[in-house]
Amino acid sequence: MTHCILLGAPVDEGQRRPGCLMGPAAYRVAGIADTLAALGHGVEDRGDVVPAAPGQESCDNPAVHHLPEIISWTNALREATSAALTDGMPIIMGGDHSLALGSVAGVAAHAASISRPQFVIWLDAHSDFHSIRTTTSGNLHGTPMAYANGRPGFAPLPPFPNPIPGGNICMFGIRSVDPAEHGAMQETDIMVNDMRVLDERGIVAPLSAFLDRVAAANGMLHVSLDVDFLDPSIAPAVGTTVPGGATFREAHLVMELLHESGLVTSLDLVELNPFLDDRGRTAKLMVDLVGSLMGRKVFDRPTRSY
Ligand code: B3U
Ligand code: MN
Ligand code: MN
Repeated sequence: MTHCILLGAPVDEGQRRPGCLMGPAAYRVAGIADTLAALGHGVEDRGDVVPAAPGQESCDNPAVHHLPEIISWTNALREATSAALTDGMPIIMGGDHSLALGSVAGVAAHAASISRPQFVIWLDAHSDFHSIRTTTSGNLHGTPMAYANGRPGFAPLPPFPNPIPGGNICMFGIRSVDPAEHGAMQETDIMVNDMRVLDERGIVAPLSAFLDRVAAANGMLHVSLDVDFLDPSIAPAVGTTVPGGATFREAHLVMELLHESGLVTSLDLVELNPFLDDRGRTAKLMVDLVGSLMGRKVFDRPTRSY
């Protein structure tokens, strides 16, 4: 059984639609701790991470907003996440996706400290592959994947510790990529499973191929789950809905396969905006998906005998 460490990350400044700061409270209200405990896991809620007061940093892209706040969050979340990894499995409850600037830096630093390779699966409608220089929206939630891959253009953020090679990154479910992101991604060997791939090949083959790679390398696996990975019809509580997302059944299957792999070592839950929710249904669905990721099954088979 796993010792799960809940970290609240009420980050709202990485985008422009207020409400993600209520995410950690919504996950707690939706019963995330009880869900994990009912599956037999240990649960420790370390409360919400508190960033230092923001500084005065600036950059030469005038579109970028709230850079000092995001730098403070990044530093605080990097430290909190790597510290939690020495004790168990961090579950970072966001907060918008800019929190992953810090959480993924924390997992990468931890993996390097124990000489294991870090892998990331990015479950998202978006590739989040802008740099601070290339973002046109100025929303820093569109940048963490490029930061983690060690792309240039991130000053004055601290350099990413031990950048994650493209071959260790799998994007899953993407269906919205800006031209600058597309250009930058062409220079990498990131495994890009966009919706075209999933429509054609399904969930199991592409996901298994990536998980085999993680297992062969004895890697640590960070899962970053953006609410907009899911179809808006089942998960309305997100500021940037994109049609054509994962269905209820596809999303649970992804979580079940991740669980069965036994490889997941940390998790982000991002972009939930409870202000946009419909009687808590998105928060509850996200908690149910965490349940599947952590071992809930409909029918317990001794082996995968179907
Ligand atoms: N690529 C766009 C849109 C976007 C990225 N992430 C989200 N939206 N959630 C941007 O603003 O960078
Ligand atoms: Mn995202
Ligand atoms: Mn997204």
